[in-house]
Amino acid sequence: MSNDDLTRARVKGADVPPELIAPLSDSSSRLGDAAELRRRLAQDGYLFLRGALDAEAVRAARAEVLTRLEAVDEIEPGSDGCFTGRSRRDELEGDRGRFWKSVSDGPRVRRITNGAMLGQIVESVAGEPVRAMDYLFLRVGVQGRATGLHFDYPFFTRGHDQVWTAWIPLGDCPVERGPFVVVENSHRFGDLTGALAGFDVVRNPERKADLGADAISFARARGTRLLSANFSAGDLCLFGMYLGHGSLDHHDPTGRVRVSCDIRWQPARLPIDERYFGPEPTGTTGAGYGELNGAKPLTVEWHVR
Ligand SMILES: O=C(O)CCC(=O)C(=O)O
Repeated sequence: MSNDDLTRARVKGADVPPELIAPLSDSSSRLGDAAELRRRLAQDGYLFLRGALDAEAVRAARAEVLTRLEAVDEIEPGSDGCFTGRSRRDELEGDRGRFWKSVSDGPRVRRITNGAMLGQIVESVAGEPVRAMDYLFLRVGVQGRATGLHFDYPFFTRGHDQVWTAWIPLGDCPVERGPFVVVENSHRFGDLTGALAGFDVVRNPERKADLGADAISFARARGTRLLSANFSAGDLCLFGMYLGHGSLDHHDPTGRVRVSCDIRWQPARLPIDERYFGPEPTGTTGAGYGELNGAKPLTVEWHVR
């Protein structure tokens, strides 16, 4: 099966029609050419960089997460990520937020999300020194799980909008395991991006970050396509606050969970949003790591954000 075979892509239980899905454009051959990476980021709204990170280090991060989940009986030991259908997380760990913070702060995970490998790439794209947020969105997805379409703007731009999200699959993430999906050219949908100014999910509770429509209907209505990939360990997507994105459905019959993380970086000289920095970041709403989907035992029905 070719790497570009996206025929298994599904959204809300429906196969994505072939004319509505295409591969993310890979810019990894231009790593090292900062001007070209910047040009592509501006043009496409994202950078997809296959193999930009050390695949072995990424697999070590995956193993670190899975070991913690094996210890709470959610992952079958030695199965490389098969969900048991059970959980002893609450019984053994008590505080969900504390537990998820401790998993998110694993040294192998942080080597990927906050380390020099990624830092150098973001710095070359930014053209100036950068720093990463400390608050990490670590996601472990079971079958049936998906993230609805949204922009990152309402979550991370309280101080300024010079923020980049790095989405990183921790291990291979084929299309049926529900990876990251982009709405092609959505950074140019001026009616939507223009309306983001000043939108803050916490300060504007009457507004929803989720774009509402399912990704297939949304792409069709906008005359565009969804872009995704069969991701491998070492791949990286980088994008700004004005790109519509979410995830495909996880419908992998092997029972293997999708492990991924997303972390934000910004120019070091710009003010920080205190919610996401420091040893005890409070997160978007103030509930710390307890507010993340990842903090919920895998047996719990998940809700998309
Ligand atoms: O991984 C996902 O399901 C969605 C990722 C996302 O929304 C993000 O990286 O901002």
